[in-house]
Amino acid sequence: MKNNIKSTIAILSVLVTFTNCNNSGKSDNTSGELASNVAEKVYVAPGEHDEFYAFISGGYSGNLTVYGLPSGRMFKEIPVFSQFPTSGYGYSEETKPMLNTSHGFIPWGDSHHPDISQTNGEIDGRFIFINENNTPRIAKIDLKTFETTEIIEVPNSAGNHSSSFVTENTEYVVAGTRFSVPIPQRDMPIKDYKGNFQGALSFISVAPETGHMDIKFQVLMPGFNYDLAHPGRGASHGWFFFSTYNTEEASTLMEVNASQNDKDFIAAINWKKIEEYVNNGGGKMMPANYAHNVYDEDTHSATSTMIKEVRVVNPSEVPGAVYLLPTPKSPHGCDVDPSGEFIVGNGKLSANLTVHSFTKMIDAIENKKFAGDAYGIPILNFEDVLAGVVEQAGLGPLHTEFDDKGNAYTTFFISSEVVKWKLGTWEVLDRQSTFYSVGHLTIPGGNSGKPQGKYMFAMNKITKDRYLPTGPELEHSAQLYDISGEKMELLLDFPTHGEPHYAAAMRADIIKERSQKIYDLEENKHPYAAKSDDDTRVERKGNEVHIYMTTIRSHFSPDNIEGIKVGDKVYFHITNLEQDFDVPHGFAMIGQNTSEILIMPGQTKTSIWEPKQVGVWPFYCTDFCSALHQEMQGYIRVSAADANTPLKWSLGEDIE
Ligand code: K7E
Ligand code: CUA
Repeated sequence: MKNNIKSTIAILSVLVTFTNCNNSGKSDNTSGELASNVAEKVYVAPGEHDEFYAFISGGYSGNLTVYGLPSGRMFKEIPVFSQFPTSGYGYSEETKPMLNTSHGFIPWGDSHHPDISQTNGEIDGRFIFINENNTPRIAKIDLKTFETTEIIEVPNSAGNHSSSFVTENTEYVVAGTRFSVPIPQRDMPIKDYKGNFQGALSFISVAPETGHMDIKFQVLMPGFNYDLAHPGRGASHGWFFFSTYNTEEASTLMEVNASQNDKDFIAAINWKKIEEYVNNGGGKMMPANYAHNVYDEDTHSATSTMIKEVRVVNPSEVPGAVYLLPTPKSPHGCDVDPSGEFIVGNGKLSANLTVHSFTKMIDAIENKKFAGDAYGIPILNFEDVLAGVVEQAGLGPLHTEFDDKGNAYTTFFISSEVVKWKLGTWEVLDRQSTFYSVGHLTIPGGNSGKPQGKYMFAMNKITKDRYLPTGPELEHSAQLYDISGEKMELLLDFPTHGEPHYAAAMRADIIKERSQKIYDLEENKHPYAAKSDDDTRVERKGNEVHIYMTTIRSHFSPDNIEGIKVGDKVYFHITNLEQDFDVPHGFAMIGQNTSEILIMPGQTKTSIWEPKQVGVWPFYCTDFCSALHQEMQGYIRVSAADANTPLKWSLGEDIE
């Protein structure tokens, strides 16, 4: 045991040293002559559109950023799990419920893996899902509006990392736990982890028409760490694959103790089988407490509902539903090729890449060739499920993507490169450096049966000398490669925001056609909407004051209000009467301890202000909306708490 620990530490320190020297060296193949040739390939002329959208996770920003490819231009940051003053998301009364959880209001998240909805194994561009690791949640963003419209908390989960990946027809968005925990949560000694903690893999159903999410069931697995996952497709549709580490079930000094076993597992879950079992009443409801937050586009408002139970399934109740495939130690990525036959497990501490065969897995199961079991779950023999090995491909493999020509592309963190290899022959075809220490990579159409193998981009962890220095912290860098030829060609560096982990990308046309331009004012069902200047008014209910306000270029109605008192809670319910594309108005009030809000055409949003001091206080429009934007302003007169100033408001005339 001691020796084992020593040798593991020795291996780890070699790897660390390697990382360091690789990152300090600068080598580059885009300088000089080559640069002018590749420039054309990423040039999108002014006014022209990019060919692909890329949705890049914002990591610890909690958000999702939208880029164009091949230009690498950033178009938008979509707020998901974090408050966002740029739009007022998480600050406005309408969106605050989106960030509600069983732990209360959480203004922040850590998002890793976006995945776009699919129909018949092809990306359909309706929704994009993304996970929150820290306080486990799954969000859905509507790609008509690029707004977060639903967030569901995942109970019994911790470090929601093997998430969020969708099945071939978006039947489910799947969320696996990274950390195993006591289920149900209870006060117990940490040293009793082994055999007592469990890992929940959650299957969240997505309603075909509306996209409404619901936790259909959770599979309660042994207390391993579930790192990444991907759905089966084609022949393997109906299965889901999860990489695991810490099959040792260690609970301390994990870098050593969770690296003891020569092999960890990829867990194969036959979700169709479990779904059938559940549809027939299988599994049991267990008490839970988790938030389900839904944004209603008619009322422009979110609601948060606490759900009190969840259906759990013990794998031993459903024989034939769960198997373990031995995989070289501590795998990270778990990637399935477009045909659904090959499952790639990237053992971080193994020199070789292991590829499992779905067909061989099914054969081994049918012939009942098992190597043993873990907590009653059958373990298959490594050799029986092995499709092939990519020998000595690089150091520190993390993630694999696929093109449409039978090639795979794997990132190697330690040797800082992307390696292209052939499915079936397992030969290495090409390798290109990344700058530096690459994590995930993305090919548009990835995680589907129809990837579009024109571009690939790598998302790097370390930036160093790639850009002008910006103090100790630099944004991470992504690198775009042309993969249409035999060899990969580096085209472009572009900065990303937060820490991008994974990204989803797809052809732009489908999303572009469906993109919404305004909200129809007639359809606005917000309870505090004012649909014309005639509806504007101010109402007092005790110390709550509700202002029904409108905006249109270039005024607020009303623009002057008197009779507000210190100690009041003032609600500005602002409806933007504009019905033109790209004409939001903003609103900000001096001394307000929330943020500004940005109101889209036809939309109503509410901003709260609690005046603390008497005086006459201004508000203004924050978004430069017209030539007379600077004139878009107003005043609130605040009187003492015991004053008799009557409540009055006006536009275009004096308050008498
Ligand atoms: Cu490799 Cu969270 Cu997908 Cu980061 S994870 S790289
Ligand atoms: Cu409205 Cu500026």
